[in-house]
Amino acid sequence: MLDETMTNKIISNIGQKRWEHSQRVKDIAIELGNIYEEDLKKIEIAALLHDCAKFLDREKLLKKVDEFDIILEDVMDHNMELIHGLLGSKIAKYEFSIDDIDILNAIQYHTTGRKAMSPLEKIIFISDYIEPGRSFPGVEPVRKLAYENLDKSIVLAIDQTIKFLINNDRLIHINTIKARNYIKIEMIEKGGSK
Ligand code: DGI
Ligand code: FE
Ligand code: FE
Repeated sequence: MLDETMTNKIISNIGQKRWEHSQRVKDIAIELGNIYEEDLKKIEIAALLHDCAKFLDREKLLKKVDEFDIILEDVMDHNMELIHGLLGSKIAKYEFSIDDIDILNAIQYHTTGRKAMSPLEKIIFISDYIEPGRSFPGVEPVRKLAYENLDKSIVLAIDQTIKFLINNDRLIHINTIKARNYIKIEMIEKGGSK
């Protein structure tokens, strides 16, 4: 469990509304953790910290990027939304003393996904997408699938995100493509599903 000092620090970084989002992500992630038999303690920490670097204040975000000597890759440079996962993993490690690499990866890759995600990474990724506060078109089928087949739900979520990014003329991070390809190849090799 995160103590009160940690909680207050997160809220001061990201605001009450985003903190409430993180709590909803935690609730869903724990439901999925029960279904897919993953460590609920890790899930709770990763979920509550996943957006810890989603600073309300853009200047503050850039200051932190500097402070941690983060060199932004080109896609991140042109898509500020992609910074908070990577920065969040640094803040979790150095400011919240989280040393579990699986938790840190779940935070780092929660927006884009990546090739060969662990079960914890997958659960945080999809819980962020389907938490009850999300109401965008297409969320409902992903929500339903998440409880039946985690991998299929992730592919559908990624498909929709890629379409959304293209429709909005945005960049697509390579890790999102790699996450999708990896799961789809696994599905083909296992046979059965396409
Ligand atoms: O931080 P949250 O709002 O809770 O959610 P998030 O970290 O998943 O960020 C979602 C936003 O990131 C969403 O508007 C789509 C956008 N985004 C921008 N570029 C990419 C991307 N999402 C993915 N998966 N891949 C990208 O390349
Ligand atoms: Fe996020
Ligand atoms: Fe989030």
